[in-house]
Amino acid sequence: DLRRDLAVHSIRSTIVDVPTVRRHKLSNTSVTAQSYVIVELRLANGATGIGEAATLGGPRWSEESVEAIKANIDTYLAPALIGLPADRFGVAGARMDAAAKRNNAAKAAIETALFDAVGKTLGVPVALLLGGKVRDSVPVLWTLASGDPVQEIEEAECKLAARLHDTFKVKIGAQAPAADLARLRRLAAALGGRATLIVDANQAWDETTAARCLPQLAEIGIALVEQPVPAWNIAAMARLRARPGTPPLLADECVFDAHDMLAVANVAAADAVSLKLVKHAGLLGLKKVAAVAEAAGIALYGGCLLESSVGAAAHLQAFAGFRELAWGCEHFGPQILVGDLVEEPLRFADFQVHLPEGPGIGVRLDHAKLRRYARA
Ligand code: MUC
Ligand code: MG
Repeated sequence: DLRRDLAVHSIRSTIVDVPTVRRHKLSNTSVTAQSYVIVELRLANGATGIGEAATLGGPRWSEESVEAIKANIDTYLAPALIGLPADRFGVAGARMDAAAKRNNAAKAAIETALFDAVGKTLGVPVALLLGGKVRDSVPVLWTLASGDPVQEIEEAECKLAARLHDTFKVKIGAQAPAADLARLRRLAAALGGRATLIVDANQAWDETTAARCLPQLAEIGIALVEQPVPAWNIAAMARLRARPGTPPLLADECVFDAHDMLAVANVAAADAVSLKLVKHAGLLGLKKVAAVAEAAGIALYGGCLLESSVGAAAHLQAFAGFRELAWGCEHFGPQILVGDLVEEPLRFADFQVHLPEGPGIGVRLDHAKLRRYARA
């Protein structure tokens, strides 16, 4: 009986670097390859589970780099779980928290692999283990981040024509606000009426700059503004949100755990929160943050860190279970890589990304691809 021995037998971590189809520019970093740590977890029954820890530009989007993630998994987190029955998700979380502070991306990759291995053993999708699905697909946006409006309009037109994406997130903050506003006016003039535009400043502005720019973003028709000010300054987010003319605000880097979410809710600093495994330390942590948001009337947005189909599939298993996912998701990651890491990549069609069928997270690692992109 395959089910009999769910004990964790071994955990292996591999750093991969997958080139992107074009340069991706954020306020504080710029990448031409995405670096992940892929976790492969084997149970005593022979079943395997996989998980992914995503990063963006080294330890710059958050404090975790792939090198640190791998070292902390191999040295501290994996040894804490060997022998534990893989279906004790809560115990695994407690053991990992005792073994290492924070390291949320590393913990999320391992927890994902536990869920995947248990789902694959039992023949059920992770969405079922998390409470059952409400939907089979999620609206998915595309991110424009080359910084060149001519290229960005062309890229958006291709996505619209292919019926892949009709909502676009524009990364701002790498240049002066006036230049970003001019760029956004060009994008809105070209795409207005046919596409929804949102922006992500990745903490680039101070409160004064944000107060000046936010009403202009509303006037351009920007539907949602992500993390305009530094993560620590939720008081500024709350003051900005209370000003007339401010568009809806999306909390990203200011919400890692449920305590952060509660603090944002207590001062009414956001209209929506971006949910990401790398921030919330796993699927259970993500659901916990979502529950606090829901209790405060803060809407859910399915966030990403440009994951491959491994990480994206894991997120979809959680997103599939939310009653309301008002802002859809942004798991375009698999489409910005020159190659994916799984046997059958996620399906994008009709402006949605589709929940993969099959047990566990619904995708299987392609070992040849893993070797191709593995760091020597
Ligand atoms: C972020 O801050 O939201 C997600 C999409 C993208 O382009 O950057 C990431 C991280
Ligand atoms: Mg963001």
